Amino acid sequence: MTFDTVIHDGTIVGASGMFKGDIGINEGRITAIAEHLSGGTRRIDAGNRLVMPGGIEAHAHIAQESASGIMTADDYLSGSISAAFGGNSSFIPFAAQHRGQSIDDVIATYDSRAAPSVIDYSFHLIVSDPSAEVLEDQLPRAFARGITSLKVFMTYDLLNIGDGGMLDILSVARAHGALTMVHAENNDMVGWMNRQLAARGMTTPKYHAISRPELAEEEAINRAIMLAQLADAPLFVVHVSTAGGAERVQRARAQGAPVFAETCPQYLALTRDDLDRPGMEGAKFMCSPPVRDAATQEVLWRHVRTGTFDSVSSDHAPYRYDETGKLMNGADAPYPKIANGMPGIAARLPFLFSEGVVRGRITPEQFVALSATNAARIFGVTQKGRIAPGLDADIAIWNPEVTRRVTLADQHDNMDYTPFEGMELTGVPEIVMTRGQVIVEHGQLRGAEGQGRFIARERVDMRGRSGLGTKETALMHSDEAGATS
Ligand code: DUC
Ligand code: ZN
Ligand code: ZN
Repeated sequence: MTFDTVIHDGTIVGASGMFKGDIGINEGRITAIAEHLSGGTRRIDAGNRLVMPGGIEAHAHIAQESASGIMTADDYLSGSISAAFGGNSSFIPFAAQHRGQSIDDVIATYDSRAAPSVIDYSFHLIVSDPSAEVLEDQLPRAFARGITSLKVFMTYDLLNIGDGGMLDILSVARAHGALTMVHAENNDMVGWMNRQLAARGMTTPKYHAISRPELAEEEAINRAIMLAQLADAPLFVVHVSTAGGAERVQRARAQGAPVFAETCPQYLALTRDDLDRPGMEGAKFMCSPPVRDAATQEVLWRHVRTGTFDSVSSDHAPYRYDETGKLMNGADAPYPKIANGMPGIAARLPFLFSEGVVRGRITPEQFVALSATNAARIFGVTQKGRIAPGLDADIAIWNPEVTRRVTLADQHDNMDYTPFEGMELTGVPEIVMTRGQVIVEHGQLRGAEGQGRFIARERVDMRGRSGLGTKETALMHSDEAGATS
């Protein structure tokens, strides 16, 4: 057998085990895995390295306007390059509908924004306006095109679709095998806290964390799970930041509900003390839900380790610390007028490897599951996320022993800060491949603008998670079956 590329002598890591071996690649796909493969137009020596599936970044905001109109600092070129330097070979950013927009127009806009991507990509929709046309025509068209997931918000006045809107979305998603993701925070609790703090003149960045209480997340996650149960639909809870929220997810899963969830490095690495840095520096650490405290970090790590979370995603939401981003409303803007979000697409996997695997909190196999395999399964990326014959050769070769300090330059994004600056992390993705092409090699970019392709995704994989449903929804679904037969 001949090969375009052979990756030789590495330790190949999968979600369920690891072994020493060689990987043969032809025309962008893995065509052989064996103890030893000879030949290869190019041979890559992976001795003393871990050979893992390229990361799939399932939560990132790229070339996206916030509801109040602030554009992220990263477009698909800089965002995909940053992702690649962080060990990712594909990503699924959001295509956001603002009220009044048609989903077809939103997708057309993001199709052209994504064209320069260096890595393969798909989109999750954000739906803020679930009108009848959106529910009946536009979403089913998007699902048929392979955009099989969407995010809804339970907070922010310009995005919150209310419980009724959520039920409508969950029900349409269920009917088409799509997956609903949810940003779960109780909007009225947050609004009330904002008014309390404003009345007391408490508006510096540190009050952002106070304004969005842990209870607001726990309540909303609980409600979202129950709404999904009534609609008998699967649910993915994004950026879980609290012990209470994680416990609600854990309990639902233990009951057999098709509930998936993620947390993010910022909730494992940062605390609300970071929002209290001098001057406006705290604005750099503002995201929603907010970062919490050290005790919560330990609880979240336990949920990472014990399987409550399917993935650890970056929630890369890059707003620069200048007048184009965080300081758009002035150098002393009150916290409700400061953009929410922080960058982290390049730091996600080095952080998870170092603080997770190197510190002994998770195994290398869990790292692979949390960084790629689970996202591929849940979001229908059938060609990626595992090292197996026939799949895309999306591979990251990690040196598990090199230690670096996080610097802004190493993020390769379009930001002017990284919230992880100065952290000492062990483990570096030295070579990253997308469909057999090396895109990052020892700190150098080898990939080309526009090399990434759109990934049409399959429907949500419900195997082993049949759902709970209720007698009321069972009745409705039996009606549906009757009506169509
Ligand atoms: N939600 C996100 O997922 N990212 C940034 C801000 C937000 O509210
Ligand atoms: Zn969110
Ligand atoms: Zn996000």
